[in-house]
Amino acid sequence: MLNKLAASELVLNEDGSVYHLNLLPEDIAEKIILVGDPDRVAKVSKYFDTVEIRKNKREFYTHTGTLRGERITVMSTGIGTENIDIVMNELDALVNIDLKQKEFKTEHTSLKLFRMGTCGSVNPDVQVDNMLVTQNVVGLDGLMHFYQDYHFENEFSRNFYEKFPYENIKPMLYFSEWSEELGELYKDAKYHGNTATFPGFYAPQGRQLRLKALDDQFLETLNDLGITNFEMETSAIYAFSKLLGHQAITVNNVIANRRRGEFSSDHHASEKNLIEWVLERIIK
Ligand code: R1P
Ligand code: URA
Repeated sequence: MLNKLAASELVLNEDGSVYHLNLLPEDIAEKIILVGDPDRVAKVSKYFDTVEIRKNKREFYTHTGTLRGERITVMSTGIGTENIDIVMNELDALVNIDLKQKEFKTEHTSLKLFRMGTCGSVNPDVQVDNMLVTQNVVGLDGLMHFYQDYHFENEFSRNFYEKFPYENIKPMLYFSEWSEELGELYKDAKYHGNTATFPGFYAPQGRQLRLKALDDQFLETLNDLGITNFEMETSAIYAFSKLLGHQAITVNNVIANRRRGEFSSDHHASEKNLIEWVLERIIK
């Protein structure tokens, strides 16, 4: 009994499904597309040959079906790494914890996670309405510092950490990188780059409406440190995948070029293009 997870830790709904995602183990495939926007789920699953599961709770919408004979899931995460904390822990619980016995399984299942999102570019040369694959990521959201064993460094992270000038934010930084194996599937993407994930869309990404951001040179500084683009989920998706033994890759549609002040003239068309491009590559 002592080895079992308490009801307060592994929280389940009345039907035995995980608390926020509202899913049972049989509701998901091992290949999962993660999108931020709940409306994007049906835009993806309309390409499936069959859709057998449609479930939702809060911002978490899930469709599971088959495409060209392969089982596949598409799920919305909503916005932000605090949601990714929930998504990654509950997805992992669905495959690596026996929910009935509330015990860890002895056999590990590794998921393949494909984030398909939108982002803003801080590199002035990156054109909007194109796809950008995240190779390295820096999290400025601080989430992984709540997990005891998380540490990752490579050449990109060492250089970034050493030169990052904002001392008050520095303790929050953490790093990760793509799954190289999944990266092979996306090698013909227009751009590959280094992504910064932020805990907000406005000042954290250097946007100023009525409130001032930290520094007028924020975008230029990050670009000088090697950052290509900004969004709000990839740091945690990549970091949890390393910790929990899953594989992850992000490709984002660049909808804003922040340095040029440009926004996509038809992001619905480039979103459709992205969906078709990803499905073509992840299901052979
Ligand atoms: C902000 O508008 C949202 O868009 C991006 C950001 O990461 C954030 O979630 O991703 P999605 O297009 O997947 O929602
Ligand atoms: N998503 C973001 O988080 N930032 C942008 O600029 C565009 C999409």
